[in-house]
Amino acid sequence: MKSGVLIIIVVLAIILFVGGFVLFGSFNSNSGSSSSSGITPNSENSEPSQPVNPDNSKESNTITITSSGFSPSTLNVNIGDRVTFTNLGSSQSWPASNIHPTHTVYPGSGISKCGGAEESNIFDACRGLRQGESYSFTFNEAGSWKYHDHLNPGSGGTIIVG
Ligand SMILES: [Cu+2]
Repeated sequence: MKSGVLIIIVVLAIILFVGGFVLFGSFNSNSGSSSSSGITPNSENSEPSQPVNPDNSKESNTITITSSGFSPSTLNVNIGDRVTFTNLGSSQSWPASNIHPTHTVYPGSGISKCGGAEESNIFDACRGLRQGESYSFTFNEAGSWKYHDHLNPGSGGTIIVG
């Protein structure tokens, strides 16, 4: 009679013991798997690339060149804006980044790259614009960029990007 009660107690203890292990085991595996399956935030990547300034092809990004120089002499634009220099004067004009004569102030620019593969990527017209001709450049670098007329180095202006 006494040994029967003991066996029942031992069996119950074993059941509780094993049950506890199973519970603990399942808790551990649950917490482990939930932490490993992290949420991947890709809302920024899935956003369609929007232009920084949708209406950046407006007239205000044009600089005119006349016998009295560049107008406006200081122009504020946003990063990624395209600026067009149009020569309205009778003499040729060669807009280019400072400093004369190397034109290396704007990042990546330099008169030595004129005529090469990078010519279209530098802030340098690389030639004299005749009356009515234009030169355009897209400013992707923030900063205050001075430029000049390579054929008349005393004439220049500033483009402020940012
Ligand atoms: Cu120059």
